Amino acid sequence: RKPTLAVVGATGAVGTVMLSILSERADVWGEIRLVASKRSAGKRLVVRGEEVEVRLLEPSVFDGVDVAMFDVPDEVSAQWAPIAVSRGAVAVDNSGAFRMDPDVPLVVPEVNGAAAANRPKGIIANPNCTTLTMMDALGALHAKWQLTELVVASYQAASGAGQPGVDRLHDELGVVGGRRDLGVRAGDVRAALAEKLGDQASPFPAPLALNVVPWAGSLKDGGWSSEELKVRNESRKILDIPDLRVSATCVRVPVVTTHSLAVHATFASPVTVDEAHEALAEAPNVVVVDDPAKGEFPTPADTVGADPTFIGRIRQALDFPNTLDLFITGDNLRKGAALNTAQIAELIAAELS
Ligand code: 2RA
Repeated sequence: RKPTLAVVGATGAVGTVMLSILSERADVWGEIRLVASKRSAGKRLVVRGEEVEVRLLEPSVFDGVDVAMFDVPDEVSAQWAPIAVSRGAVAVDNSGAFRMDPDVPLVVPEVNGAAAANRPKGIIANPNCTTLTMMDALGALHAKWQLTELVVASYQAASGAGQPGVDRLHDELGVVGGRRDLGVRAGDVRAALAEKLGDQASPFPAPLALNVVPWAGSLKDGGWSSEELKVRNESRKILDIPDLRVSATCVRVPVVTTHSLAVHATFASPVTVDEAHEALAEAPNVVVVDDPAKGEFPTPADTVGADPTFIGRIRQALDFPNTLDLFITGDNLRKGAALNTAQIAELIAAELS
């Protein structure tokens, strides 16, 4: 029998991409059960070309399920992933609830896929999209030259904040589009948005249209954002470098989908640009686009909808030994979320068959 899969959070931004990914990939699943909260239960969604009714999230929905994927807020995962496990499923969770739990592996299949087999709680965590976007490339470089330090600046898309983030960006673009009088005086964009959108809530703490916002996530000690600490802690865990020195600044940019990262990576041994090109060309799920003389480098608008992560602008740092600077883009809803979750679930399906 082919294993049964449950997709919890099937109607969200990541869940919607998940359904199309499940429809495109080699079909390892028997039944695919779609699950959501009361608000969305009863809707009919298409997966693998067939309409499936969304079932209510309740304990019995996990009976007979082999793998349960969760794309829901932290507190929902924290409550329901253990219930899925108690009903016999392996839970693959894309929230932050379990990522740093020492008894929960944090898995990127191309980098540390073997870690998925050791899951004392029956739960496997999927990394945050910002960390995930650079893991395939850094994993390949680390395997050869041993990463010791990482300085990262992110350029994160609106869809990282879910469908409300996408809706807000479009609403703001609707206000500023064609307005040549905006972006010329401090506060003019903010005032125009307030006038047209009123007190309509935004998931962003400042205008995103015609702007960049140096904030993603919640406030943590020392002025760090949760997103920046995730980059540090999750990179250490996935690459298995507990003392990796990491510093990150996370910034939201007016892009719908696809996160970008400027990465300054230092290694234990010397590495040339040619050697890095060669290692990245061989790495799974990585595409090198790096010919600035021809104007070729990765951009989010050219990346969105694709499965691999794209690497360009690879340079040897002029004033830092053993250090490369590079630019990475990856679709935050695909490899950054749904695709990696699907790949982990497929590892479990392969164990079961
Ligand atoms: C964001 N990384 O971009 C988050 C989503 N998990 O906001």
